[in-house]
Amino acid sequence: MSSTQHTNNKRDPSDYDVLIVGAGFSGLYLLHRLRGSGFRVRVVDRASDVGGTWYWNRYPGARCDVESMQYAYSFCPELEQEWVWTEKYATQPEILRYAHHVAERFDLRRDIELNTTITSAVFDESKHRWLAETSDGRAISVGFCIMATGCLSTTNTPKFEGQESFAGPVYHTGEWPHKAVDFTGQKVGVIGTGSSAIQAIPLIAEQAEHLYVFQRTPHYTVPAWNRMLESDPASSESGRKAYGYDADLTIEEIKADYAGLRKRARKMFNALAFIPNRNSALEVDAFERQVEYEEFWQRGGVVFLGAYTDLAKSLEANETAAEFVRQKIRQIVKDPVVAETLVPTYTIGCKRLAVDTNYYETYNRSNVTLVDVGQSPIQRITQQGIYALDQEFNLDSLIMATGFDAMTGTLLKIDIRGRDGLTLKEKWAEGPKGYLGLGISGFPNFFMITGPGSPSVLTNMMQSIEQHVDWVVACLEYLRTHNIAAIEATQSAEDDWVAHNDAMADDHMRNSCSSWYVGGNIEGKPRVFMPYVGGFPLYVEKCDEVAAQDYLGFTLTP
Ligand code: N01
Repeated sequence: MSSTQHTNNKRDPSDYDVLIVGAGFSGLYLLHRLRGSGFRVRVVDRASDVGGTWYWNRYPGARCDVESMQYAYSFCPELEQEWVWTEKYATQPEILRYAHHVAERFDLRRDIELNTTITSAVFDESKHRWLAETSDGRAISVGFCIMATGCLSTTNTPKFEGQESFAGPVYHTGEWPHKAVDFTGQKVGVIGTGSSAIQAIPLIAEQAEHLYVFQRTPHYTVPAWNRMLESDPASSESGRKAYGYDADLTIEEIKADYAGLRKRARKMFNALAFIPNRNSALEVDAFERQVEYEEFWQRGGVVFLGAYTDLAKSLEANETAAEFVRQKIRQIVKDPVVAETLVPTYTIGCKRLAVDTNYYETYNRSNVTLVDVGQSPIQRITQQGIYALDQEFNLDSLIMATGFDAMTGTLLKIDIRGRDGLTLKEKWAEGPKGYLGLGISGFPNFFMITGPGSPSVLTNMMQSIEQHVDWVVACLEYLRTHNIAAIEATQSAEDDWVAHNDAMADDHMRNSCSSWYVGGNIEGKPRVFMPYVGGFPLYVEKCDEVAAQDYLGFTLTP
């Protein structure tokens, strides 16, 4: 498998060591690392450019909810130093530019095939190889198949009666057109109030003549307090402050010790450097709690859930934080009926906490109507608009902000067949099962980057991606050195990991409502808490232990 071997072997051009499916941040870094280790790698992506989720999610207001200085690769100190983020929370176009910069800086494009969808991947046990097929009928033979397909890459569009009859354009936030969409003078409907809608609604409201928001479940969101960053040392101190989760560090201060920031992040449950409060919410009185929540609110961002240690574990503690946000909604939204409709009643953080700019404030606008379809669902879609609550809402454009078939959707769309013809669909009929979210028993030489059973979406994805890629690359190097032809998770290691995963999620606040974390948004999807909720440090420790013990829990076939 070394590069020297390749030059000596006359291989079919479609014959590679590794196939990587997906050219988002996982696929790009994986390609860079594997190529650097002398593997022959092919990356394919169905999109017409690199960037993964940031290629597709171009809706107005799309930006990352992790501070840009942290939502960036850490593997290359020069890259860390040279790249300049212009906003505290980067916009989608800026993150996409960063992905392009990485692709070009590391000369990745020559091994990436775009506009290419993998339709099937079948393991040939006699040769220990995968044979993948593309939608245009080509075959790619590889020793290892690595799915860098992302956690939120297959959109969910619910089926509404009459959907086809709508006369205007229908957009999905997760598959937004590449040219700007102008809603000026239009009546626009948005279905959904998750993170995507929460980012898009304030901007669309500024443009549209009237915006109707169809809300099934209200969502908690905290302010981003986004701001422009000025990297010029001559500009004001506050303008250069890029990192507000603990100390307000300037860009220069972060860049002077970027490794320190990363190190602090890797010690955190969510792989995000911030200073959590180390107290229980129930140890202090209501006044002190109020002060603390206010401080976290002013800090902004997803770290709000770090205001107390027990918000994820104790319903009573969680309720205090939830009530604080409910009061904020009631203060911000002037119409008390609208405010009450926006107030969530479930645990805070159960659905992913959103981060916004002017979301609740937008409902004070006279051109925004909140339509509560929580108790009585949208009845149908008509030629003119949406029929709900026994009335028709006339619309020029309709936006589905209805999310994704998360974590498993993309993998299950591909016809993946492991040993003895076992399909992934059969294997995952009761929900995803795997070892560490990296490997699956019955599917040798097959890896997932940030797969179900790993912390992934509960962490800063960049850190989790790098940790998985580093682990997989070290594993493939080990197999090459030890002349191992196949690696496969054992059934018992997988069973133990799944049981551990389930036990961790059992009484966890994140598992206490219906969300995409548990597949609750997709009809018929088995309810399983998919990401690993035990935290990043514990997870990394386990992965490192497995590697240090010669891939304990995997069967290695010479
Ligand atoms: O999707 P969602 P999203 N009738 O599933 C509603 C990440 N992300 O695209 O809650 C009416 O959260 C549904 O209602 P309900 C982030 O991890 C990150 O917004 O199921 N409504 C819900 O309101 C996020 O969590 C960023 O009752 C229907 C909405 O559609 C994840 O992506 C930015 C319906 C879907 O919300 C997904 O967010 C954006 C129906 N039949 C997203 N079906 C960053 O900042 C569904 N809904 C990095």
